[in-house]
Amino acid sequence: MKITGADALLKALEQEGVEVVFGIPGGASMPIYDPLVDRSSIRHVLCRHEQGAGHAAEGYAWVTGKVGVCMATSGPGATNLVTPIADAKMDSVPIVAITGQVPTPVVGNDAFQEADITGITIPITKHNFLVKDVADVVETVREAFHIASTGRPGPVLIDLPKDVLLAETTWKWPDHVTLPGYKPTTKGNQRQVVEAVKMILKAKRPVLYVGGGVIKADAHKELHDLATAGQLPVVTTLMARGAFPDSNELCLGMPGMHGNYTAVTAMQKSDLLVALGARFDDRVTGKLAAFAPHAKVIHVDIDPAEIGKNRAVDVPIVGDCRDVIGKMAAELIARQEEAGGPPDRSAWLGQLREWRQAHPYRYDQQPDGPLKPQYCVERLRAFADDDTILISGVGQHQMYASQYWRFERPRHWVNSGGLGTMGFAVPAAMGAKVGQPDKRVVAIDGDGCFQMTAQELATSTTEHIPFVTAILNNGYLGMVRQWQELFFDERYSGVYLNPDVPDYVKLAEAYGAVGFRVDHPEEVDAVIEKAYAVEDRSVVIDFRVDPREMVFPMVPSGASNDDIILSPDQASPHADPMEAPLA
Ligand SMILES: Cc1ncc(C[n+]2csc(CCOP(=O)(O)OP(=O)(O)O)c2C)c(N)n1
Repeated sequence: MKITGADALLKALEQEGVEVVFGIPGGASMPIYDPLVDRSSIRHVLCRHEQGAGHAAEGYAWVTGKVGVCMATSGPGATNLVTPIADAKMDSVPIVAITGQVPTPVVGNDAFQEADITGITIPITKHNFLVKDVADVVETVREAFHIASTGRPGPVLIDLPKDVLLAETTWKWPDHVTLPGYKPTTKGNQRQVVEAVKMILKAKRPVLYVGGGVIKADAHKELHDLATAGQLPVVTTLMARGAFPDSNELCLGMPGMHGNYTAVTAMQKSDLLVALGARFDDRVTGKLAAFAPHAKVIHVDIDPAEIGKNRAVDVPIVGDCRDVIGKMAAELIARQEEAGGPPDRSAWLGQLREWRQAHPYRYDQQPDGPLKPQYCVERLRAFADDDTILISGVGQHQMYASQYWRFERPRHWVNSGGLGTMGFAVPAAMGAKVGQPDKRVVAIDGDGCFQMTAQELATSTTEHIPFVTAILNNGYLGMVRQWQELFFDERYSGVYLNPDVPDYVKLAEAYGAVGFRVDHPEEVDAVIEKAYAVEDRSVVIDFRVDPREMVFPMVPSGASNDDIILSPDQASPHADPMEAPLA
């Protein structure tokens, strides 16, 4: 059977189980849109900006574990995808980006709307393809999905020149993928697992340092087995919130620059860090040379390049977290049974309990005082269930969300951790809602972030994809303002946005969404209840929060985690600003 390259592309996507593509068409990609009229089961969600399409694909991938797909035309359409592709690379999110390209005879000619998107995205994709022959379309799709979803997941781009999309080929689905040179190690070495377990049994102050890889590998059950059998305390990084339930006694919560005292200090004082799908990111380690100075390290990661990258490792284990953690739990349980139970960890666990009691997250919401952003997050959580999916943008609100939401389940928290992309929340929430239509999706956003991609509310209305956006509106680029207050002697520069511009309620209404505004603490609950009751449209809540509020605790960039600042009065304005790159 002869079909066009465009038909072959869509059929191949269907074979891969793709239900939805987020995109915007244009000259070079038009051939792909024709079969979408009546020859394809795939839903196309017409976004308002390609960046939105890319983040929507990410949100979909985060909450479903499947590959998200976004599509753009050549030139500016493709370059608008650069930010979400880079975001997906940093956070190991499996997406396939499909771009139209100018016809092959004019590639390299500076043709109208030509951009060398495979060249541009080499460093920010796991792999990319420029398909020059229509006979390669189907195999390329097969390979792209395989690469995006296996090993360490990540973004793959397929660039398709218009003449390739219009040319004819014979449909044939390849039985399997053959990619010499790409064979991720998924099974952990049992001897290394045994070494690791011996170390865990000997450790006096062990900590499981859990990163996003545990969620990507769907290894939360195995993690639960390992932690509970061994009585091992767990920290969940920003990328791993929900990998282990916050309600579990062993959960210490989030470490890092804005992590809580106990999680940060437990790692500092630990004698054994068991890093599981985590990458010793600078936001977690603080000053690397001073990080967890007494700890031996076991490092489990599917990506061998991560092991030893930042921190020397005593027991490296390359493999899929689900396989390796499962093996570790089984080995630990067997050895403990032989020994008649787990080692006595009461002193360490008691110490952690003391720290938690002494240093919880703190904020002060006076009944008649200014509205505190932390209070808004706590109340948004109080009216939500464990199945609610939370998305955030980047800045102070992201940190409040990760600190004050209670995360109980994996794949229910979506944010931009590695790249820190403002504008992530609204489109990612939209993609998450498409992936999990039966769950409530709430985006906590900053007023700065919101304004970068708010136009996707139009997509939400026209495509019937309802979600709630709670803007913690402080009228500032708050996180940058916080650094200027602390490290630049309160010399505010380029950070004031004005909380009244735009009028967020009117803006929401203009997009066909429902808008609410909250100025005082006593209004919070009623508005959240009203917002959560709306199911057929998106809702925007404009929470007018105290612009002077700051995120604490804080380990200033470049400082040791031992120097964690718990409250504003401890902050030294004389920290070296050169050590303080903006958030
Ligand atoms: C695309 C992009 N531009 C700039 C930054 C730098 N940056 C990090 S946080 C931040 C402020 C965010 O402001 P807002 O969305 O209002 O959130 P808030 O910090 O006030 O909660 C800025 C400008 C960024 N992370 N991403």
